[in-house]
Amino acid sequence: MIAKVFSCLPAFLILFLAVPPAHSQERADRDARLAEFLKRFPAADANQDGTLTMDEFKAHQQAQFNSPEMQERLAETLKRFPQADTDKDGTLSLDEARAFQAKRREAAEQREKEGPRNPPPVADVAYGDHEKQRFDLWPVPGATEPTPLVVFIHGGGFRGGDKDAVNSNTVKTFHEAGIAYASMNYRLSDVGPYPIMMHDAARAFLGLERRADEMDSAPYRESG
Ligand SMILES: [Ca+2]
Ligand SMILES: [Ca+2]
Repeated sequence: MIAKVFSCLPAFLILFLAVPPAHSQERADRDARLAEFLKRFPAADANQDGTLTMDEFKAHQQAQFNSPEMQERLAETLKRFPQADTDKDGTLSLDEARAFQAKRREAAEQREKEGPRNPPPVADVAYGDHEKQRFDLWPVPGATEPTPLVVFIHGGGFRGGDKDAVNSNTVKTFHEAGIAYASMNYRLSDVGPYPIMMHDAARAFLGLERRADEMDSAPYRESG
């Protein structure tokens, strides 16, 4: 899972993070990593003395970061993960990209600790023609009476996010309280202007209602 997260960001950032801070006890290890980096990127040794200093390493990172190819890839990353642009200036700085990567790595580690995700028993139900108009549903297992339903509508400033951002423990907690759980996607601002997101939320609720009528077991009812 961590590898999957890393694959979305440029490789040089991964290498950058792999170099530990220069605490004295870690210096030897850091030098070994710099030597390893030098083998892969000999051009980083600006003065060609066969050794890579931290200054050379950082200058190489910055040059890589400024290259048109990298900027293009970062723009792609920004499109997929707009929340990484923390100062909202429309571009990803090196610090923002690194902070975002660290955050995702932490989240991935947390998810790994939590164990496998609880897959939705009712997955990817269409409530419209657009690929984003889909919801997942976790009915209360074994319920014989209609149960309340909570619908998770992900955040992301109408520019990003996904219904997959569901915590298995959250679903479990609601189920223990006898409440069904749903998570929905909706069209974002790259498809059309506000309020299409609100319209989608309303349509998804209607879709969930229809789905409840069709289900033979583990039904639910909507609650305020
Ligand atoms: Ca050098
Ligand atoms: Ca920015």
